[in-house]
Amino acid sequence: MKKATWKGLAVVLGLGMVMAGCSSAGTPQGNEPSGNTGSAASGSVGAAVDHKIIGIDPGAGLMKATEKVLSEYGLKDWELVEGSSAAMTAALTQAYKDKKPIIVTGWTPHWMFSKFEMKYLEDPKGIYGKEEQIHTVVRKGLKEEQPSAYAFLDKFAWTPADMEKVMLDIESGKKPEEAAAEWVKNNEETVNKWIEGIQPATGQKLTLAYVAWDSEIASTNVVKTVLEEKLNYQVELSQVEAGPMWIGVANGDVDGMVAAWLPTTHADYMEKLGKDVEDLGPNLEGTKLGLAVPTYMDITSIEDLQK
Ligand code: PBE
Repeated sequence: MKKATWKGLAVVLGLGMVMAGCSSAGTPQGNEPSGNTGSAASGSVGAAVDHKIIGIDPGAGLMKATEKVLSEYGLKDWELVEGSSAAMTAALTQAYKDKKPIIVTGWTPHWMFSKFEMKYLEDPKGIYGKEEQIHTVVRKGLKEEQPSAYAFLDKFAWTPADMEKVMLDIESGKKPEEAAAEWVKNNEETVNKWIEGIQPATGQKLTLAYVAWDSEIASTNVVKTVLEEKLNYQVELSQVEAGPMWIGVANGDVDGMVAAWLPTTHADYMEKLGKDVEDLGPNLEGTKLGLAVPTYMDITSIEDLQK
């Protein structure tokens, strides 16, 4: 079992340590009637959410993009709150229940858009980039050393709807491995196409890295299930931050990952480490990133946050 302490590595490489608190401590006006849902018309959205955007883990490309949004749109009083996927969705769930205003860093595929009525704020400056894909990236040498795993990982591709099904099941309380096993059972035809003609292994070990983003918890568990149940591998999942995930594949400590958002979101990781990994191409098309709010909030654009 490979376990490394990754601390510092990302710093050494100059990757992804986004400092929160680019806020110059926005002074909430404190004069909003309670129950205010953030209306652009009243110019009060900043005060209504205390000038906070609820973010996720600092290594996520989404956080770097959001820092850029704050500077490009001149949102000086705003703070991007660092945390995790789980903390962000917990805050969203609570706010939604109370019909309180909240702004989160969101992405698609994500269960938040099926479970809640949410909208993306328009991004007229296009900072979050265009539609991109999620790629599968493996270590160099995997092709020669684990040809069956390589062949399957190369074939693995599914749709946003597939991924959302697994994500929603996990959100509704199923364990990730249960939700994944169920999806694999119910999608035999798709799975058979992935593994067609591939010779099962003989119990070899594989390690896949992932970050605890809801989307990647879903995909990584499905891939693990197929490798174990259909191709006779023993798979260990290594949950790390985004920088270490990339570095782990690049230095060969892990065999691969299915969590590379390209060409934009993980552009800096790809730029620094791309030559040391093998990019097997997209496993999912049709993603989106942005600031997301419940539809009961009366704003439509990131520009509305300037008011
Ligand atoms: N995400 C989900 C990741 C990629 C997967 C959008 C939060 C990121 O921002 O790096």
